[in-house]
Amino acid sequence: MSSNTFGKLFAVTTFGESHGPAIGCVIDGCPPGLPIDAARIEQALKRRATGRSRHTSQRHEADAVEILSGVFEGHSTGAPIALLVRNTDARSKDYTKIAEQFRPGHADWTYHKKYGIRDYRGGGRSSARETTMRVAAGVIARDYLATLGIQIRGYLAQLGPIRTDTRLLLDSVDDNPFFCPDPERVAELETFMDQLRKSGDSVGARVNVIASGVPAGLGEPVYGKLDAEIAAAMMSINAVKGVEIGAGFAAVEQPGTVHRDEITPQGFLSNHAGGILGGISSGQDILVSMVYKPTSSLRLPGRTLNTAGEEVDIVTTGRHDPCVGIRATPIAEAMLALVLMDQYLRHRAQCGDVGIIGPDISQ
Ligand code: EPS
Repeated sequence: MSSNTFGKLFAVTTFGESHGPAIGCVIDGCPPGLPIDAARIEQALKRRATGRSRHTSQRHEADAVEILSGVFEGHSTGAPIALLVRNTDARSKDYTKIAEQFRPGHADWTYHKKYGIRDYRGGGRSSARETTMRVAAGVIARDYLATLGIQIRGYLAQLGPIRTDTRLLLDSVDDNPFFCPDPERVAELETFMDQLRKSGDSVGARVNVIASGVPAGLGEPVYGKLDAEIAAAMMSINAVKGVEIGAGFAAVEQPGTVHRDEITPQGFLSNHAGGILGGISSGQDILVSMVYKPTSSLRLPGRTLNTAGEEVDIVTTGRHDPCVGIRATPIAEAMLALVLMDQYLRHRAQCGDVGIIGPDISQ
C-alpha cells in the first residue's frame, strides 16, 4: 500500500522528491468559486522556505507555483486543482558519499528496509521538501476556512532549552525567522543557533498551533475524531515525535476538578481540553502542540552501517537545517487547516441540516 493522499472530501495528494524535477499536489474536492492565486500561494511558501536566514538550510529554491488545473479566471471550478513547483537548486553530489550509508536517526534505514530501493538524493520522498506542497494546499484550505471565520496561527514555543512561549505576541511571529512570539527572546535564539551551527550539532523544537473561530461540531467519532486526525496530520510532518492537544501530557497530574472545563452561561471557564471533547470541536480554540526531533543529517561523525552491512563512520555534508522546527510553524498551520477543511466538508455532508439545540454558549 501507498499513502500519499490526505483527507476524504478535501483530498490532497502530494508527489515528487527533493532532488527530482518537481514536486506537486492535486487537491480534489475544493468547493467552487474560491479565489485562487499563484502569487498568494508563493507568498505563503516563502514563510516555510529554506535560506530565509542563516539558521536554516542554504538551499535557495525559487518555489514558483504553476497552476495546471482546476482554476478558471482566478477561481476554483470544482475540478481537481493541480499545483506544480519545479526544483531549481538541488545539489545531488552532496549525497554521493552517503548513497550507501544510513544516517542514524534518519528515514534512510527504514525506506531501504521497506522498499529495497532508495532515492538517496536529498532524502528523496522523505525530505522536508515535500512539506512545500502541504503549505500550498493549506493556503487554499485556510482561505476557505477564513470565509467561515476560522483563523489558524502558530508559533515556536521552545527551541532546544529555550522556552519562547514566555509572551504570546502573535502579531510579531512573522517579524523574525523563528516564528517566535516573544520578540525579547529572538536575540537569545540567534546566539544559541550560531553556537549550535558552529558546533555541528542539531536540536529539537516545540511548535504550537491555535485554531480560533471553529464552530462546535467538527469531528467524526469514533475513528475520525477531530483530535485523532489532528494528531495523525501533525505526526505525518517530518521529524515530529510527539503531539499534544490542550493540556496534553500535563493531564496526567491534573485532578479532574482542574482538568474539566466548567461551563457557564458565559462560556467555558478554561480550555484544558484544547477545544475538543469526545473527538468533536467544542467551539473553543483548538490548541495543538508538537515536538520536532533534532535533525539527523550531521557533519559530526557517527557510527552506522553501509548497505553491505559493514560498520562505517558517517559524516553528512551539504546544506542542512540545524533545527527543522525553525521552519515548521507554517507546515503545522497548514496541516491543521487541511484537517479542519476536510472535517468541515464532512460535517456539512452528514449534519449540515442539524440545528443546534439550546443556546450556543461556546462562541
Ligand atoms: C532536507 C535537506 C536539505 C534541505 C531540505 C530538507 O535538502 P538539500 O540537502 O537538498 O539541500 O534543504 O529542505 C528543502 C529543500 C525545503 O524546501 O524544505 C531534508 O533532508 O529533509
